[in-house]
Amino acid sequence: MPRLSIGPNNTPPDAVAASEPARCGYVALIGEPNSGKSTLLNRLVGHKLAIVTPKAQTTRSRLLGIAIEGATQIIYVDTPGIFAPRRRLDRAMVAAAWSGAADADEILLLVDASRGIDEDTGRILGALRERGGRSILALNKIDLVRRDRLLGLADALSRQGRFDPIFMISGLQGDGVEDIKRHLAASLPPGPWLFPDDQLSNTAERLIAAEVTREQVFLQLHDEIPYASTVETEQWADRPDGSVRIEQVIYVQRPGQRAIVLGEGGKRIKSIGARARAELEQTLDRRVHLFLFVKVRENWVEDRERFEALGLNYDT
Ligand SMILES: Nc1nc2c(ncn2[C@@H]2O[C@H](COP(=O)(O)OP(=O)(O)OP(=O)(O)O)[C@@H](O)[C@H]2O)c(=O)[nH]1
Ligand SMILES: [Mg+2]
Repeated sequence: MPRLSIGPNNTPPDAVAASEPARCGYVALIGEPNSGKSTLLNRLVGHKLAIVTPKAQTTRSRLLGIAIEGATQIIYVDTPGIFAPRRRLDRAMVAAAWSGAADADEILLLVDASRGIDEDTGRILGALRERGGRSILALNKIDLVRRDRLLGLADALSRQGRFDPIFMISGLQGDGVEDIKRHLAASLPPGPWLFPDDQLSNTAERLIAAEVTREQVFLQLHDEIPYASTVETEQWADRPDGSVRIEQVIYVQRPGQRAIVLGEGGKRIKSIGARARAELEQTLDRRVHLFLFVKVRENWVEDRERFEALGLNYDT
């Protein structure tokens, strides 16, 4: 896969530059938890960068996905779902989402068309009205909804905010996604590209690697465990044969949770490690030796260090 990190080559290719002015801008994908932001980011960029699970509150911090469309560099920002926060971690996640929106040239609000305007989306609509200005709306998951219901929902949403344009898409199946790209390519502000043309993200590989394991924790464990856990990369050693040795810690809050993550005879942790390793080899495009440890840390949700590892602001 193309590199994730920053390099020197940040001008459009000459052929493109000659015919059209370069454009560049940030587009924040916001919406309630589970509305499909990370799925859409991956599709817009054409690579799996963000983790995706059927569970709400999967994404915990912002993630850039950088794409080129003609002479335009589009910097998509995946954000955590916006909901009514309770814990410090929730507050930091929601704050990260809103600050992603505040810093962006365009806000793209995703609404899960199969859920309609529920409490969380209602609150986001209120906050956008207060903020003022226009945003882009994408009614997502249209594969799950009848067309007449979609039109009704689009109408109800446009009465509750200033949306222009409105897209109807399926991030999962791809419908409507090209229309979003085309619109952004033509409408982001003129200006030089901010990243090299082969760069996909600016997120550290250590964090992306931890996310891959966290995705498996979310997919393979249920009830409170995903929300009571976090994953950190502690060691990263490049080996002379081109492979990488990665050590990660899965933090949980109670000994009982540790026992569940390990599973009978270590079966669960083995399965988490096997899936995560396979995904990591794809993402990093090299052989990976992955070592997972499970630590009990009752109050990790109040540890500044844990927040910083996730790229979150502790003081929110
Ligand atoms: N049917 C259908 N499912 C979708 C679509 N887009 C996303 N999903 C599913 O919705 C679930 C949540 O997707 P995510 O992309 O993780 O949603 P998110 O908005 O990033 O969620 P958080 O990170 O928790 O805020 C996953 O099971 C996806 O497969 C879609 O267009 N159609
Ligand atoms: Mg997400």
